[in-house]
Parts: sequence; C-alpha cells; structure tokens
Amino acid sequence: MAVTVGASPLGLGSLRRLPATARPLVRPGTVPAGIVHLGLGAFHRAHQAVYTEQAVARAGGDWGIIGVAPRSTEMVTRLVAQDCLFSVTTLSGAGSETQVVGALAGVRHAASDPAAIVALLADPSIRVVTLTVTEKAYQLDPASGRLRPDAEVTADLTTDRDPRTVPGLLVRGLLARAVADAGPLALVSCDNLPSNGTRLHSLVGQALTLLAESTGARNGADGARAERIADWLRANVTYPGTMVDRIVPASTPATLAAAQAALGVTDLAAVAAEPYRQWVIEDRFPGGRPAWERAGAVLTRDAGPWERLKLRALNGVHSATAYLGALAGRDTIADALAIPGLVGVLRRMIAEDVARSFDPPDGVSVVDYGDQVLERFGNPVIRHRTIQVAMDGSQKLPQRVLHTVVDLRAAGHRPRFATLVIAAWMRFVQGYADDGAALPLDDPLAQRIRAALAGAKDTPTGVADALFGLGEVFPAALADDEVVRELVLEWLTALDRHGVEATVAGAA
Ligand code: CS2
Repeated sequence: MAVTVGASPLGLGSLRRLPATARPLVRPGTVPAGIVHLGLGAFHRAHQAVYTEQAVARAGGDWGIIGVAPRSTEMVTRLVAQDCLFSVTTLSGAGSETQVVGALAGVRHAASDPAAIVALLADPSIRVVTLTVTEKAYQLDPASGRLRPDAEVTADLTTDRDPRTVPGLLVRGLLARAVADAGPLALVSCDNLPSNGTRLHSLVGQALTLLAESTGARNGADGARAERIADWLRANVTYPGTMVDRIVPASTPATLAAAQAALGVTDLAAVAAEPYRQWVIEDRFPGGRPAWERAGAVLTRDAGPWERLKLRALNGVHSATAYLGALAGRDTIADALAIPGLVGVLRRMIAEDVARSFDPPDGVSVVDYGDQVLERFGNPVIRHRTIQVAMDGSQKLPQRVLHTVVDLRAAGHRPRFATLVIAAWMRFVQGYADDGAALPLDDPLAQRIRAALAGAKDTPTGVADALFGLGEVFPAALADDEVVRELVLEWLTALDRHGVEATVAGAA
C-alpha cells in the first residue's frame, strides 16, 4: 500500500472535507501555546498530544503545544506544510479509527534556530515543558545516573556557542528564564527512564554545575550571581515524574496509506497506535497544567510504583520478546510471541521474577497487568518491529531488566527468567540471527560493545566476561554476582548451541 500521489494534503483548507468523526476536537490554531514539547516523534503525537487536545476540548485553557524537533527537519517540514495537523489511527483487531489532532500550536526545528528555543523556554506564557527525546539523549550513565557528556554536550555547556543538544537547550533555557524571572515551570520527562523526574532534575543540576565551573574558569567566578540563579530555579522549577504508555510503532508507508484511505487527504505526519493508553503524572505544576485527568490521565503524588510496574512488566518483557524474536528471525513483536513456548516463558518471568522484585501500586496485580501486556503485544495489526524495540539496548536494559535482577538478588532470590533477557541481549549484540542473517547493532555504545567483543574469546564465557565488563551498563555488584553470572552463562550457552526456539521450548 502507498499514498496516492496528487491527493490534496491535510491542512486547514481541507478540514471541512474530512469525515465529521475525524475532525480535531479543538479549532486548530485557536489555542494559545502554554507547553513546549521536545521530541516530535510518533510517540508524542499519539500520546501527550492526544491527551492534551482532549483536556483542552473538555476543560479549556491556553495549553497549545509548540513541538520542537531537536535534530531532524523532516517532521517539521511536513507539519508546517499541514498547518501543524496530523492524524492518529487507532488499530485493533476489531478495525481502525482515524482522528486528526489539533493540539500543536506550532513547530520548530532546534538545530536551525537554537536561540529561538532558548527564548521560548524563557517565555512566561510557557508553563510546562515536556520531553520525549529517548533514553540516550539525557546522556546519563545508565548504571549510575551520572552525566557523561559527549563532545557536543560538553561544548554546549562549556562554551558560548548556541546549544545543539537537549541538555544544552534545557540549561540555557532555564538560565534565560531565571534571569528574566519569567515565572514558574514544570519540566516533565515522558521517557522510559527510572524515576524520570528525579533523573531529569539531576541532569539539570549536573549540567548547571559543569556550566558554572567553566564560566567561572573563563570569566572569573561570580558566585553570588550563580547562587541567585540556583535559588530561583529551586523556587520555581519542578520535575514531576511520569509513567507513559502506548505502543506506537515507527510510521511506515502503510501507516500513511491507511490515514489517506480514512481521511481522503494525504497526511505525511500520520501515526498508528494501539487503542490502549495510560499516563500517570505527579501533580507538581507550579505554573498550572491542562486538565489531563479529563482525558483519562491519573494525577498522583508518587508515580514511582507505576513507573516500576511499566518498565519491568511491560518494557522488560518487550525487550525480551524483541531480542529472542529477532534472533529467531521474527519480524514483529506479534510474530515473535508465536514462537512455541515463549508466552509461557514470559508469563513465568512476570510471575516469578518481576512480581517479586518490587511493590506494585495499591490494588494492582502484576500478573494480571502482565497478561494484559502480552495480549497487547499480540495485537497482529500493530506490526511493531523487533529490531525497533531491540535498538539502544545498553540504555534500556538497566531500568527494564537489571533493576529487577538487583532487587531479586538483594532479597536472596534466583532471577531465572530475567537473566534470560540479559543473555538474549548478549547473543543479539554479536550481530547475527540463529539462521546466520545479519542483525543491526543500533546503540550509542555500539563501538564500546564491538570493541569488548573483539577482544573476547569466542565462547559464551568469553562473551559474557567481556560484556559484563561494560561498567556503564552493568553495575559492579551485578557483574560480580556469581549466581547472576552462572544463570546468564547457562542461558547464553543454550542460545549459542541450540538457538532460541529450542532454548525456549526447553524452558517453558
Ligand atoms: C518499546 C517502547 O521501543 C521500545 O523500547 O519497549 O517504546 C514501548 O512500546 C512503549 O514504552 C510502550 O508504552
């Protein structure tokens, strides 16, 4: 399926031609901006944008979103051509439904005009900044949470150039806001990081320290000014934690064609997503917020238990399915779940490992939640590629799987199934599937991983020793744990000798 060339594009001019049920809930272009969102990817468009549009439609408020693409220009160009409109197609076995979303009040490309983004962050009408920039953009060491700035972030924080990175943009924006005394702000991470609010707060703190040190070294320290800014930020900026959830695969030509078939116009920014969605948000918004609860979000004091539930029982199981599925030559998550015995193994991982590793939110059964997750993963029309979920494993494994293992070990348990995921990742990063086909290693630590493997003996023990030595991923306490090593080695040996299908069949 492909889009039909020549069909008219989605935009303000074509709104009246849309089926009535597909039209935006708010009048596009009429809601003044109150939110800046960094990261214009598919997930944002099918999640926060949808919640915010519904909240504004039901309860009002100046909460239009200015969407900022940090790097790529493509989505900005497409959205500008469509008057910031895009559609979300909800896909289920029962059929699909396409709805145009009018939440975006504007779009910007950070790399073309970073100063404009800094100015936006210091604009008093902006009172909420949300982020979906993926784990790696935070540049925090996954094992320790310490800032490990690459050359670009370092240049952003230690020179006077315009910022190019997410930490650089945020910190320059916050400084400008403090200097202008532009009113309170909530900075909200919507990425799948553990304690994402605390991590973002810590990122800003560490980045400010680096910046203050280098400014001091260059200009002679002005301690009193730095102190005033730090006081302002403490008094005016909050970092609410959140749990975000909706399965939104990267859009494909088939996604765009489905949107066109439903709308009768071309939408080059279309996304498709599952029907399920959830958003749990800590309610600390000193400058106000949209009435997201009117759109089904849960506002709470502590999102921690929800976040652990989701990272461990959904994302950890997703990663398990992705690595095992990719190794077994399965293209999508739903195809992977059809590997005989895999659902049984994942259910045991949830019941025996994940459920025993933490206290879930009151009244929630981790086993029931896990069953619902497996049902969602089995949605055959979603076509979420195993390779997409498998990318950036070094940034994802710690919060999705390693925290489960560490907590189980602290309680004296043997993490039998969670260690299968570590072994599957170790087998995956070797770069070939069970049938010998090449597998991509798309990961910010790809070079480090390849170098570790190149220096390792080509045996399961050699591979495990080399990869456990990646201190950014595996904390020493885990890498040195004999029980964990023994379990990982057992799984890795089985995967190496017999492949995924036989290993899973033998374990179920
Ligand atoms: C997935 C997530 O790509 C991945 O790593 O596990 O994007 C997942 O689909 C979402 O977190 C679901 O809310």
